[in-house]
Amino acid sequence: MPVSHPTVYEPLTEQGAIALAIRLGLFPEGTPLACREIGDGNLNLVFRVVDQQTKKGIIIKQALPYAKVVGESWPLTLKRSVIESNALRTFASYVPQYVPKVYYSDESLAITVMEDLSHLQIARKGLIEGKTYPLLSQHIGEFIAKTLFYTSDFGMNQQEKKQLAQSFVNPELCKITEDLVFTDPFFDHETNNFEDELRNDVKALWDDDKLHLEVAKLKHKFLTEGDALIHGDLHTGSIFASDEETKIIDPEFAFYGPFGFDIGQFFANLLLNALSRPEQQQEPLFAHIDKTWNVFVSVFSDLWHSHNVEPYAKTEGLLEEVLHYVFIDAIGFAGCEVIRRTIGLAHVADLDGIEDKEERLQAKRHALRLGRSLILQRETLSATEEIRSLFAQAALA
Ligand code: SR1
Ligand code: MG
Repeated sequence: MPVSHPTVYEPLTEQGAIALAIRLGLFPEGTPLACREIGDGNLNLVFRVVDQQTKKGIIIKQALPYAKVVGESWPLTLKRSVIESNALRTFASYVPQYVPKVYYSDESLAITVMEDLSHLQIARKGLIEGKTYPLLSQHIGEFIAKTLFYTSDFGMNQQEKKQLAQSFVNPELCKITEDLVFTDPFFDHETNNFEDELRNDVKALWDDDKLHLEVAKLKHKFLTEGDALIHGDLHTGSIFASDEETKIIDPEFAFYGPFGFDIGQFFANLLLNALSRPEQQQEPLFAHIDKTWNVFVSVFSDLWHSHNVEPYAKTEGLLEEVLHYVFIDAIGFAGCEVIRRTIGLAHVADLDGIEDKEERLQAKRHALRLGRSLILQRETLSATEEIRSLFAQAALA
């Protein structure tokens, strides 16, 4: 049966993905190809097209015009596909070792064709299985430091930065974060999703004026601070890993945002995994948080001294001031992420996968108390090592 070659948007089928791979010349003629839709995220279709003989493949990711996690009732811009491919290309210009290669992208079809990373595992899945990924924090710390520095007013021409920021204006995807991370979980909103047994704990958050004020400040930073090109959704499901390699995927939420946001989301998702583990297996997660921060500070500071374009860079105290607010913001953003992944629309398998109901509820209560402490106590912390004691205190009812 002849397969048509669409040039206007329509969702791909597995056969359509094979036809596209052939049309793009990504495989030699006559290659026996197989394809499977493997997307398990909240938003997109992901096709893996494989040469059945060599087992080498490519990934074709296609945005759907709605949020898959909710359905067609939640329309969503296809432009996120261009944001994603452009973000991957921008990140690749600074840290090619940490992102998949982009082979092709097409705005009208909302597709990005990229390197197949199936030899790696989604970090969230591996962490749930108890893996520790020894190089994860070294790599993520370096990825964040370099991408933030080089796309900021410290690391690039300040006029070009404004142009680049314009090309990453991403209002619809930012709105998802503004609502799902910073707003809905803190109010009685229909998108929230939690067990009935947690209602009293959740209601306490909804009635907590002190907490609301701090979350409002963090949300305001997310709304207004355009420090650098951030990934915008750097949870452990956006990371492929092995013991040797790390690749960051899915930057469809990328935009010019606050320095601390990606660090905070990454910390939060390590903490969500720690919450799902027995106490004696939690330390590697805390160690990853420490190392991510230490690597970030070291790489960002080296670049600051060697590649800074801002005349005030040598002014005593400026770097320390920037690092101080990145740290405090990251801890606060982490708190919001921990809370929203527990009671908001988009949960994480780390917590939802705890089979025993009582244990699961206990872990979720612990998460809510931890998220609240991270937000309220962020300005009292001076080092990531102190997160361990916040975590321990939050375990006590
Ligand atoms: C409707 S999208 C829900 C969540 O999935 C994405 O990965 C983001 O984290 C978003 O908040
Ligand atoms: Mg994603």
